[in-house]
Amino acid sequence: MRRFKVGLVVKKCAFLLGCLIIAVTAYAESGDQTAEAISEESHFRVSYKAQYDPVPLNQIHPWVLHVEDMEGNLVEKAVVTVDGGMPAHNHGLPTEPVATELGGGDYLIEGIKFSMTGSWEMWFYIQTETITDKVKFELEM
Ligand SMILES: [Cu+2]
Repeated sequence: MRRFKVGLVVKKCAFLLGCLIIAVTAYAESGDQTAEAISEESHFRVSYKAQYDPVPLNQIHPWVLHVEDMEGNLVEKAVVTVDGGMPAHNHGLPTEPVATELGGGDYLIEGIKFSMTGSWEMWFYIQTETITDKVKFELEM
């Protein structure tokens, strides 16, 4: 009787562990679109995480920008401004995304929207007390 119960518990645990592994794997696979780049004058290593993968068309959504210097130190209290557009179409972004510092080198970028298919550029201008640099990300919608 006791052995039966232990066996049942083991089976239940194995089942739950299996479910957990499936859930974690699914979460990782459905994760956010990310990319990393070095700023134009090589001051910063910058990455972004968009809320969705792939980045959606015609839907306002946020990104989280992560900024480190080339030694891996978090860049905090920077002023981040956003620009971008479609060079081939000679137009800018359809919205005016705004950055808010989250801490830990992270900056929330709200109001990003890509309003048509094609090649887009996103520019982030990063200004600290001593350094101003910019970084470009290219996206194909
Ligand atoms: Cu366009």
